Amino acid sequence: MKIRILILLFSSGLLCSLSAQNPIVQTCYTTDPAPMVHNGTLYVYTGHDEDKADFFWMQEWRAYSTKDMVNWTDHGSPLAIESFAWADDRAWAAQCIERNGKFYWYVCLHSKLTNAMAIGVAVGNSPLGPFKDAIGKPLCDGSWDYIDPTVFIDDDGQAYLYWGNPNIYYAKLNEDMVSLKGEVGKLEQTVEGFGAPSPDKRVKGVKYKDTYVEGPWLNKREGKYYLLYAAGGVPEHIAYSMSSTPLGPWKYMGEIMPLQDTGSFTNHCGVIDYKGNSYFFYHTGKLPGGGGFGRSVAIEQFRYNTDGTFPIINATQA
Ligand code: FUB
Repeated sequence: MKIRILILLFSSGLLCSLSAQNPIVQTCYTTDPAPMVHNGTLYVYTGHDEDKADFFWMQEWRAYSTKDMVNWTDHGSPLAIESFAWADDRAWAAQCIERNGKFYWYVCLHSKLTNAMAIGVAVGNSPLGPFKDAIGKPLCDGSWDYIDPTVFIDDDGQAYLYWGNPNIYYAKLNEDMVSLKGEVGKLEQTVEGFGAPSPDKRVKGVKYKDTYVEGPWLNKREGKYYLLYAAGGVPEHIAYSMSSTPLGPWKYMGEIMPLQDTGSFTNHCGVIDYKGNSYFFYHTGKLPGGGGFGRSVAIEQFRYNTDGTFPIINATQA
């Protein structure tokens, strides 16, 4: 998809514009895209890779918006590590969602409390905040594989969180969106469900069709539930599973974005329908000076197959 962007640098007080194709933001490195539509505007929430980084030393999240998928507005960084007193590092993948006029931004961070990763949630009164830590503590804490939360509200009002690397965790959220309803569960990964068993059950030397790694994206369309994720190992591609319920059992469906030379050994997706079209968000390392720790958000427009499955979507910037 060719995208021309007009970036308005309101946040920095500057007003300037530029034209470009994928990646959609060319003024800094952006990662782990999470799209959201509200009141006719499409927002994308991203992470932010530092310049010349040698790891995911990420300090803040950023937000961008568009009304036409061509012209983008840069809203700067409405949320950063400092918003969470209990955290000190690794502002990794995140997703924002609206409920009852409030906006809940689920994030993962390094926790000072446990010296491990934790899931937190910020709340704001608009899609662009201001945001603050909703509960002053993590929603769940204490495991290195507590990363990459995805949030979804079903038609019956029940909200779900999925997260994890390389295990897949899930929990229901209470209506307040800032507390868990019941215990955290761990999905049993099976060959039928995910192309490979759970990490602790994988047999050394056995070649599996696929392996879940990280970056889940939970979604529903026409009564079918989709769990998309980064798969395969290093480097990652994007695969997915489908179900008729939000908690499975899941059926492994295959690849969506196959391995290509995108310059990034991670990939991380989000999918959304907007103004009658479907869009697949991901990241590459193709912005000049970029790479595995200097990633950039890109978008491909696509059409679901008639049976609701995904087509293969190739990165135009590979
Ligand atoms: O951006 C930091 C980490 O890299 C994310 O949490 C993962 O999904 C991978 O994209």
